Amino acid sequence: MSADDPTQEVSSLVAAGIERIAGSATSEEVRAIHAELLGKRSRLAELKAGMRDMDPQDRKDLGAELNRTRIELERAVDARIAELASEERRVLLAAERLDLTEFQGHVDPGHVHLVTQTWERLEDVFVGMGFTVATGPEVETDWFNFEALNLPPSHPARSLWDTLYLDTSDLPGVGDQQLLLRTHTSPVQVRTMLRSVREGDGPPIYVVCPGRTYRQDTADATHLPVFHQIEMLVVDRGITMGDLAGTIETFTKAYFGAELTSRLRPSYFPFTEPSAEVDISQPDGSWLEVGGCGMVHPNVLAACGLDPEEWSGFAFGFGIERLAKIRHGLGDIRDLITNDMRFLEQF
Ligand code: FA5
Repeated sequence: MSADDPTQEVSSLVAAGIERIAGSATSEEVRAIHAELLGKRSRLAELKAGMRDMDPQDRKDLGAELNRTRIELERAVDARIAELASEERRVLLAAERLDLTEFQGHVDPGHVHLVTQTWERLEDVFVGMGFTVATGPEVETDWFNFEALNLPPSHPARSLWDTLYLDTSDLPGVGDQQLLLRTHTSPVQVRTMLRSVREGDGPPIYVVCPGRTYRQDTADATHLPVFHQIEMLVVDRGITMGDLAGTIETFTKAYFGAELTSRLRPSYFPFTEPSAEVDISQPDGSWLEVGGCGMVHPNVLAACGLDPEEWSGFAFGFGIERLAKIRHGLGDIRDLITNDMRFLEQF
């Protein structure tokens, strides 16, 4: 490089500058090199100032070179700054990246609770047998839960159901009606018969009524204070106890399989006559009581506006948790409400 050849000095200075720019690590460093090369006190500024004393041709050559290299230098500065900015962004993004794929393959979408599965399976079986599904409220009046079911206020059999009554003293509009949490799904029988009369078409009635029920029962292996029942009601002409026993056995085979069977034991319910307890054989050969049943009592038919001389019927009410217990071999139905995932995940 020679001071005699300013044009060449410019190109060498600029080439060296471009090399430093390419090797710089930050945009501040790039700007500093740029200022150093083109600033007022830079060698290039000095050379430019010296142009005044040059002959026209040299001045023109140097001017052209200064122009060309200035543009080249500025391009190099812009390109390196853009490169560094994109690198800085890449580093920042990598640092802030959230790995949302972390749980892929481990997500447990959950599943329907065993009680709901049992409820739905029971509905499927009964609908398959030709029944429709009816529902009723969980808060009932004394009349629907007891009185219309042949249990007047002083009836001693009311003590069979340890009832949870609602305090309605500060509920305006309730009047002197006694409200309670239904102790069984049998009030849905009453509602269904009344509706059939009210809507004009009357029996035949073939319904099942699944739902939640409440009693002041202490929880143990076969009892919960909040549990579920599924009720069946048939009202038609000429219905007999044989139809009841046959329907229960057909259900037993359809729900549990051909190897299980049912038996009826004489019992007492105020709303059926005759009445029976239904037991189902367990895989170990023992029997578990799953519900009660019987021929609908004439007083119940009459309370619902049906003539007992014309219509007869049968009803049963099964405990859904007890059915799940047999079908899935549960040791203790309290496991259904303790939310232990190790238990629930098995079903
Ligand atoms: C009744 O509730 C009658 N309404 C059944 C009925 C309907 C009889 C229609 C005749 C005609 P019981 O109180 O026995 O009956 O209860 C029926 C079934 O509900 C029991 O066999 C049992 O399977 C279930 N059950 C009763 N109490 C509980 C409880 N605390 N926890 C879990 N299941 C229960």
